[in-house]
Amino acid sequence: MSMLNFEKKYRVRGGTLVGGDLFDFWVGPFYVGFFGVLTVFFTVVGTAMILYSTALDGVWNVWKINIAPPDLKYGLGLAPLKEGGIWQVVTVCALGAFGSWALREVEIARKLGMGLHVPFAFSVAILAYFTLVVIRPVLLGAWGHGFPYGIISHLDWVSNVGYQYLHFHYNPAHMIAVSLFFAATFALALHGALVLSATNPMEGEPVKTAEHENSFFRDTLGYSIGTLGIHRLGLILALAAVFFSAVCIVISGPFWTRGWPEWWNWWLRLPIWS
Ligand code: UQ2
Repeated sequence: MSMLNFEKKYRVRGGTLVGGDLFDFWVGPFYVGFFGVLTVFFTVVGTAMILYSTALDGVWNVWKINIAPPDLKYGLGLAPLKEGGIWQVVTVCALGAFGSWALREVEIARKLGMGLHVPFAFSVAILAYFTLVVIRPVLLGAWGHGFPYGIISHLDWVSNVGYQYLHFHYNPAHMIAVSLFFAATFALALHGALVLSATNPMEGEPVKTAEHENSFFRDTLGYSIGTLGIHRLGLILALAAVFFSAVCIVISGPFWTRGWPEWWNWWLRLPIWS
Protein backbone atom coordinates (compact mmCIF):
# COMPACT_ATOMS: atom_id res chain seq x y z
CA MET A 1 0.00 0.00 0.00
CA SER A 2 1.35 3.42 -0.86
CA MET A 3 1.69 6.08 1.80
CA LEU A 4 -1.11 8.24 0.41
CA ASN A 5 -3.32 5.17 0.13
CA PHE A 6 -3.19 4.16 3.80
CA GLU A 7 -3.11 7.77 5.03
CA LYS A 8 -6.67 8.08 3.73
CA LYS A 9 -7.75 5.25 6.03
CA TYR A 10 -6.30 6.94 9.13
CA ARG A 11 -7.17 10.56 8.25
CA VAL A 12 -10.28 10.52 10.42
CA ARG A 13 -12.63 13.13 11.88
CA GLY A 14 -12.87 13.78 15.63
CA GLY A 15 -10.55 13.43 18.62
CA THR A 16 -10.31 17.21 19.05
CA LEU A 17 -9.99 18.68 22.55
CA VAL A 18 -11.19 22.18 21.61
CA GLY A 19 -13.23 23.64 18.74
CA GLY A 20 -15.16 20.52 17.75
CA ASP A 21 -15.16 20.22 13.95
CA LEU A 22 -14.33 23.89 13.34
CA PHE A 23 -10.56 23.44 12.92
CA ASP A 24 -10.70 19.72 12.16
CA PHE A 25 -9.03 19.87 8.74
CA TRP A 26 -5.67 19.43 6.99
CA VAL A 27 -3.48 21.79 4.96
CA GLY A 28 -1.65 19.49 2.57
CA PRO A 29 -0.18 16.75 4.78
CA PHE A 30 -0.49 18.80 8.00
CA TYR A 31 -3.31 18.47 10.53
CA VAL A 32 -4.40 21.95 11.71
CA GLY A 33 -6.88 21.88 14.63
CA PHE A 34 -7.35 24.67 17.19
CA PHE A 35 -3.85 24.05 18.54
CA GLY A 36 -2.31 24.17 15.09
CA VAL A 37 -3.74 27.68 14.70
CA LEU A 38 -2.43 28.61 18.17
CA THR A 39 1.03 27.18 17.37
CA VAL A 40 1.24 29.27 14.19
CA PHE A 41 0.08 32.40 16.07
CA PHE A 42 2.69 32.07 18.84
CA THR A 43 5.43 31.17 16.35
CA VAL A 44 4.71 34.18 14.12
CA VAL A 45 4.52 36.64 17.06
CA GLY A 46 7.64 35.19 18.75
CA THR A 47 9.67 35.20 15.54
CA ALA A 48 8.53 38.77 14.75
CA MET A 49 9.73 39.88 18.22
CA ILE A 50 13.12 38.22 17.66
CA LEU A 51 13.44 40.01 14.29
CA TYR A 52 12.36 43.33 15.88
CA SER A 53 14.98 42.95 18.63
CA THR A 54 17.63 42.06 16.05
CA ALA A 55 16.68 45.11 13.95
CA LEU A 56 17.04 47.35 17.04
CA ASP A 57 20.48 45.87 17.75
CA GLY A 58 21.48 46.04 14.06
CA VAL A 59 23.50 42.82 14.44
CA TRP A 60 22.40 40.40 11.69
CA ASN A 61 25.28 37.92 12.06
CA VAL A 62 23.27 34.79 13.04
CA TRP A 63 25.98 33.61 15.47
CA LYS A 64 25.85 36.95 17.33
CA ILE A 65 22.09 37.54 17.49
CA ASN A 66 21.15 37.82 21.18
CA ILE A 67 17.84 38.42 22.95
CA ALA A 68 18.87 39.05 26.57
CA PRO A 69 16.65 38.58 29.63
CA PRO A 70 15.97 41.66 31.85
CA ASP A 71 18.46 43.01 34.39
CA LEU A 72 18.18 41.40 37.84
CA LYS A 73 16.88 44.75 39.22
CA TYR A 74 13.50 44.12 37.53
CA GLY A 75 13.03 41.05 39.73
CA LEU A 76 9.94 39.06 38.77
CA GLY A 77 8.19 42.11 37.27
CA LEU A 78 7.67 43.14 33.65
CA ALA A 79 10.63 44.91 32.05
CA PRO A 80 10.49 47.62 29.33
CA LEU A 81 10.44 45.98 25.87
CA LYS A 82 13.95 47.14 24.97
CA GLU A 83 15.39 46.11 28.36
CA GLY A 84 14.42 42.46 28.49
CA GLY A 85 10.71 42.86 27.82
CA ILE A 86 11.21 41.33 24.37
CA TRP A 87 12.83 38.30 26.04
CA GLN A 88 9.75 38.01 28.26
CA VAL A 89 7.37 38.18 25.29
CA VAL A 90 9.49 35.67 23.33
CA THR A 91 9.45 33.32 26.36
CA VAL A 92 5.63 33.50 26.59
CA CYS A 93 5.38 32.87 22.82
CA ALA A 94 7.82 29.95 23.00
CA LEU A 95 5.93 28.28 25.86
CA GLY A 96 2.62 29.01 24.07
CA ALA A 97 3.89 27.44 20.84
CA PHE A 98 5.46 24.39 22.57
CA GLY A 99 2.34 23.79 24.69
CA SER A 100 0.02 24.18 21.68
CA TRP A 101 2.19 21.76 19.68
CA ALA A 102 1.99 19.19 22.51
CA LEU A 103 -1.82 19.51 22.59
CA ARG A 104 -1.96 19.20 18.78
CA GLU A 105 -0.03 15.94 19.23
CA VAL A 106 -2.67 14.83 21.78
CA GLU A 107 -5.44 15.50 19.26
CA ILE A 108 -3.63 13.53 16.52
CA ALA A 109 -2.96 10.63 18.92
CA ARG A 110 -6.67 10.57 19.89
CA LYS A 111 -7.68 10.56 16.22
CA LEU A 112 -5.45 7.55 15.58
CA GLY A 113 -6.44 5.71 18.75
CA MET A 114 -2.83 5.80 19.93
CA GLY A 115 -1.41 6.15 23.44
CA LEU A 116 -0.21 9.57 24.56
CA HIS A 117 3.50 8.60 24.76
CA VAL A 118 4.58 11.13 22.09
CA PRO A 119 3.00 14.25 23.67
CA PHE A 120 4.15 12.97 27.09
CA ALA A 121 7.75 12.67 25.90
CA PHE A 122 7.62 16.10 24.24
CA SER A 123 6.20 17.53 27.49
CA VAL A 124 9.32 16.37 29.34
CA ALA A 125 11.42 18.36 26.84
CA ILE A 126 9.16 21.39 27.40
CA LEU A 127 9.60 20.89 31.17
CA ALA A 128 13.39 21.19 30.76
CA TYR A 129 12.99 24.56 29.00
CA PHE A 130 10.30 25.66 31.50
CA THR A 131 12.69 24.82 34.36
CA LEU A 132 15.41 27.06 32.87
CA VAL A 133 13.29 30.11 32.04
CA VAL A 134 10.49 29.98 34.65
CA ILE A 135 10.95 27.62 37.63
CA ARG A 136 14.61 28.49 38.42
CA PRO A 137 14.26 32.27 37.76
CA VAL A 138 11.12 32.35 40.00
CA LEU A 139 12.93 30.43 42.77
CA LEU A 140 15.87 32.86 42.49
CA GLY A 141 13.55 35.90 42.41
CA ALA A 142 14.36 37.43 38.99
CA TRP A 143 13.65 36.78 35.30
CA GLY A 144 17.25 37.88 34.76
CA HIS A 145 18.28 34.34 35.78
CA GLY A 146 16.75 32.98 32.55
CA PHE A 147 19.14 32.19 29.71
CA PRO A 148 19.64 34.53 26.72
CA TYR A 149 18.28 33.54 23.29
CA GLY A 150 21.24 33.40 20.93
CA ILE A 151 23.48 30.73 19.43
CA ILE A 152 26.73 31.87 21.08
CA SER A 153 25.15 33.77 24.00
CA HIS A 154 23.30 30.74 25.37
CA LEU A 155 26.54 28.74 25.27
CA ASP A 156 28.31 31.54 27.20
CA TRP A 157 25.45 31.47 29.75
CA VAL A 158 25.84 27.72 30.28
CA SER A 159 29.61 28.10 30.69
CA ASN A 160 29.33 31.05 33.12
CA VAL A 161 26.59 29.47 35.25
CA GLY A 162 28.58 26.22 35.31
CA TYR A 163 31.77 27.90 36.54
CA GLN A 164 29.75 29.83 39.14
CA TYR A 165 29.49 26.41 40.88
CA LEU A 166 33.23 25.73 40.25
CA HIS A 167 32.83 22.32 38.62
CA PHE A 168 29.43 21.15 37.43
CA HIS A 169 30.59 17.55 37.00
CA TYR A 170 30.50 17.25 40.83
CA ASN A 171 26.72 18.03 40.79
CA PRO A 172 25.19 14.63 41.69
CA ALA A 173 22.07 15.19 39.52
CA HIS A 174 24.38 16.20 36.63
CA MET A 175 26.26 12.90 37.12
CA ILE A 176 23.01 10.93 36.94
CA ALA A 177 21.83 12.90 33.87
CA VAL A 178 25.12 12.36 32.00
CA SER A 179 25.10 8.63 32.84
CA LEU A 180 21.53 8.38 31.51
CA PHE A 181 22.49 10.24 28.29
CA PHE A 182 25.40 7.81 27.76
CA ALA A 183 23.14 4.81 28.50
CA ALA A 184 20.55 6.15 26.00
CA THR A 185 23.15 6.55 23.22
CA PHE A 186 24.55 3.08 24.07
CA ALA A 187 21.07 1.54 23.87
CA LEU A 188 20.42 3.25 20.53
CA ALA A 189 23.80 2.05 19.19
CA LEU A 190 22.93 -1.54 20.19
CA HIS A 191 19.43 -1.23 18.74
CA GLY A 192 20.35 0.54 15.48
CA ALA A 193 23.20 -1.89 14.85
CA LEU A 194 20.97 -4.89 15.62
CA VAL A 195 18.15 -3.76 13.31
CA LEU A 196 20.52 -2.95 10.43
CA SER A 197 22.30 -6.29 10.91
CA ALA A 198 18.98 -8.16 10.73
CA THR A 199 17.44 -6.22 7.84
CA ASN A 200 20.61 -5.80 5.75
CA PRO A 201 22.35 -9.20 5.83
CA MET A 202 25.28 -10.41 3.72
CA GLU A 203 24.79 -10.58 -0.06
CA GLY A 204 22.46 -13.48 -0.94
CA GLU A 205 21.27 -14.02 2.67
CA PRO A 206 17.55 -13.63 3.51
CA VAL A 207 16.41 -10.73 5.69
CA LYS A 208 16.24 -11.86 9.35
CA THR A 209 13.39 -11.58 11.90
CA ALA A 210 12.98 -10.64 15.56
CA GLU A 211 13.80 -14.26 16.55
CA HIS A 212 17.30 -13.83 15.14
CA GLU A 213 17.58 -10.54 17.07
CA ASN A 214 16.60 -12.30 20.31
CA SER A 215 19.05 -15.13 19.61
CA PHE A 216 21.91 -12.71 18.97
CA PHE A 217 21.58 -11.07 22.39
CA ARG A 218 20.82 -14.37 24.19
CA ASP A 219 24.01 -15.80 22.67
CA THR A 220 26.15 -12.75 23.54
CA LEU A 221 24.68 -11.57 26.87
CA GLY A 222 22.38 -14.40 27.97
CA TYR A 223 19.52 -11.87 27.88
CA SER A 224 17.30 -10.15 25.33
CA ILE A 225 15.08 -7.28 26.36
CA GLY A 226 12.83 -7.79 23.31
CA THR A 227 11.67 -5.67 20.41
CA LEU A 228 9.07 -3.77 22.42
CA GLY A 229 11.33 -3.68 25.49
CA ILE A 230 14.24 -1.93 23.76
CA HIS A 231 11.94 0.92 22.74
CA ARG A 232 10.52 1.20 26.26
CA LEU A 233 14.07 1.23 27.62
CA GLY A 234 15.15 3.90 25.12
CA LEU A 235 12.20 6.10 26.04
CA ILE A 236 12.70 5.76 29.81
CA LEU A 237 16.46 6.44 29.51
CA ALA A 238 15.89 9.52 27.32
CA LEU A 239 13.13 10.97 29.51
CA ALA A 240 15.07 10.26 32.73
CA ALA A 241 18.16 11.97 31.22
CA VAL A 242 16.14 15.11 30.44
CA PHE A 243 14.38 15.02 33.83
CA PHE A 244 17.64 14.78 35.79
CA SER A 245 19.09 17.57 33.64
CA ALA A 246 16.23 19.78 34.81
CA VAL A 247 16.86 18.69 38.42
CA CYS A 248 20.61 19.41 38.15
CA ILE A 249 20.07 23.03 37.07
CA VAL A 250 17.12 23.78 39.36
CA ILE A 251 19.06 22.71 42.48
CA SER A 252 22.01 24.93 41.42
CA GLY A 253 21.27 28.26 43.11
CA PRO A 254 17.87 27.71 44.71
CA PHE A 255 19.10 24.78 46.87
CA TRP A 256 22.92 24.89 46.70
CA THR A 257 24.86 28.12 46.29
CA ARG A 258 28.47 27.01 46.83
CA GLY A 259 30.75 25.06 44.52
CA TRP A 260 29.51 21.57 43.71
CA PRO A 261 32.82 19.87 44.75
CA GLU A 262 32.10 21.14 48.30
CA TRP A 263 28.72 19.37 48.34
CA TRP A 264 30.61 16.06 48.70
CA ASN A 265 31.97 17.11 52.12
CA TRP A 266 29.04 15.19 53.62
CA TRP A 267 31.02 12.07 52.69
CA LEU A 268 34.14 13.27 54.52
CA ARG A 269 32.02 14.20 57.56
CA LEU A 270 30.44 10.75 57.95
CA PRO A 271 30.92 9.52 61.54
CA ILE A 272 32.39 6.22 60.31
CA TRP A 273 35.77 7.98 59.73
CA SER A 274 36.22 9.11 63.38
C1 UQ2 B 1 17.42 -6.68 22.48
C2 UQ2 B 1 16.37 -6.61 21.51
C3 UQ2 B 1 16.30 -5.59 20.61
C4 UQ2 B 1 17.35 -4.59 20.58
C5 UQ2 B 1 18.43 -4.66 21.55
C6 UQ2 B 1 18.46 -5.69 22.50
C7 UQ2 B 1 15.34 -8.43 20.40
C8 UQ2 B 1 15.24 -5.21 18.44
C9 UQ2 B 1 19.48 -3.58 21.49
C10 UQ2 B 1 19.57 -5.80 23.53
C11 UQ2 B 1 19.41 -4.81 24.68
C12 UQ2 B 1 19.69 -5.12 25.97
C13 UQ2 B 1 20.19 -6.45 26.38
C14 UQ2 B 1 19.49 -4.04 27.03
C15 UQ2 B 1 20.77 -3.27 27.24
C16 UQ2 B 1 20.63 -2.36 28.44
C17 UQ2 B 1 21.06 -1.05 28.51
C18 UQ2 B 1 20.82 -0.27 29.75
C19 UQ2 B 1 21.75 -0.38 27.35
O1 UQ2 B 1 17.45 -7.58 23.30
O2 UQ2 B 1 15.41 -7.59 21.49
O3 UQ2 B 1 15.20 -5.54 19.77
O4 UQ2 B 1 17.31 -3.67 19.73
